[in-house]
Amino acid sequence: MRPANQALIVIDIQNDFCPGGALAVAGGDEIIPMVNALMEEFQIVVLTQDWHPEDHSSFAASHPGAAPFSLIEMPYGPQVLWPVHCVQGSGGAAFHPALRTDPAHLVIRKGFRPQIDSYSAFYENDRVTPTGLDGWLKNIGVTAVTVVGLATDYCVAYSALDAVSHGFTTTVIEAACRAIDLNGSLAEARAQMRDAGVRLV
Ligand code: VGL
Ligand code: ZN
Repeated sequence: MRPANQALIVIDIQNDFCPGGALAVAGGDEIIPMVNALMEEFQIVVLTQDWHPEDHSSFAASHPGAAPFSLIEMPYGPQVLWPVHCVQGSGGAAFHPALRTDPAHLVIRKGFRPQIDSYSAFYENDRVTPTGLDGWLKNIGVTAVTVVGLATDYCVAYSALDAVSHGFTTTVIEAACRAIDLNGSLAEARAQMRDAGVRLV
C-alpha cells in the first residue's frame, strides 16, 4: 500500500474514449486491468469524468460549418473542436463497464460549463476556473499524485502539468495511458511534461 500522502488520479475512462465510442482513443480499453490493479495500491483514488451539455462549445456540431478536429479561437485561446462526446447522462459519458469505480473516493466532473472546455482535472481550459481538486487534495494531506487514463496528450497531460505547477510531486504511468495523437500532440505533451518536472514512467 502506498502512503496516505499519495493519490491516484484516473482520467476519463469513459465509453466515448474507448473503442466504439464517439471520440475513441486507440487501445483505450487496454489500460483498464492495469488501472483497476493500481487503484488497490492507493489510499486515495480520484476519478474524473468528462461531462458536457449536449450543445457544448467544444463540439464541432455547435459551430456551423466547422469540421471535427479543426481549431477555433475561443476567448481563452485556441480550442480543438471535437466530435460530440461525453454528453451528460449518455451511455458514452458512463465509465467503461470494466473500470472498477467502487475504490474511488471522489469523482470530479468537468467540462460542464457550456462556454469553456476542461481537459485538466484541476482547471478548465481558460486556466483560471478551478474544479476544486487542488484544494480537496491539499485539505486531506496529499502531496504526490500519479496520473493515468485517457488521453495522454490532452486530459492526462493537462492534469499532470497543473498538478506539478501546484506543488504536487507528479508521476504519469505511460503504460496506463493511451493518446489521441493529433498533429504531433503526443510528442509535444511528453516534452512539456518532462520540461515541467513530471516523472514519466
Ligand atoms: C478529452 C478531448 C476532449 C480527454 C476530453 O479526455 O483527453 N479530450 N475531451
Ligand atoms: Zn471533452
